[in-house]
Amino acid sequence: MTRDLFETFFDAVPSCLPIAPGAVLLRGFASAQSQALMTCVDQITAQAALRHLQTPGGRAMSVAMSNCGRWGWTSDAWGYRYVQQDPLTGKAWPAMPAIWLELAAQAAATAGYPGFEPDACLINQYLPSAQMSLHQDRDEKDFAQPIVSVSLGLPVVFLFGGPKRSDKPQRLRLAHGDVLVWGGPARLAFHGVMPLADGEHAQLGRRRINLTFRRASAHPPPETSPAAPG
Ligand code: MD3
Ligand code: FE
Repeated sequence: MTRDLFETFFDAVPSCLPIAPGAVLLRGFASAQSQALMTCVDQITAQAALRHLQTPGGRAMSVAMSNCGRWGWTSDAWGYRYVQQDPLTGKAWPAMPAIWLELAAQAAATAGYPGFEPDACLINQYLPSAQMSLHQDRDEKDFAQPIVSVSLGLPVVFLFGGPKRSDKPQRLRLAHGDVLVWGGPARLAFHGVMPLADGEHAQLGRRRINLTFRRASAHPPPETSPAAPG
């Protein structure tokens, strides 16, 4: 009984938990903004539809994806990469909403990574049974920049391992509003997501949305070469 009360109280207080060297979990950091965040998800995915990308091996991913920002992550028979145009439409990805940029920068700063300026946000939609197998995020140009991830909707069991695929992963439950920041020694950690259990979320229904903010291009950007003399 006392424990229930304690947990009710504790769950309501935003907390900053170190979960591995360089990695910080900010429980509920995005909860208060979840309606505004989802309004933006709807606007972005109306322009750049959620789609099941093909792996380079030719299998459809169970997670449906889209992007906003200058760069968007994509995958096809030729590999994984960032592109400036949505391959479905040929148009630039929708702009990154200002409230998303602010949230990502504030979360990164809270975790000890000031000055985060993401230029890519991958939107992942999980329906029941969708999953993501263990992988590293290494298609970005500067591993000194952290990654910020925001979880919305149904809870999921997240797996995080070490720098080697064979490192035994730890399990972490991620719920609506939780924000994770991965930098320093955690930046290249293997990670994945267990199959989503069915359920009903009051705001999002039968799904989970994850926003992953990255700096895809070099940071600071390379100097433009000076004009040749003469
Ligand atoms: C640890 N997404 O899109 S977010 C991905 O829940 C991805 O949709 C998962 O992994 C999801 O690439 C996990 C948490 C996360 C994101 C990036 C990381 C953890 C990370 C990068 C390095 C280490
Ligand atoms: Fe990842």
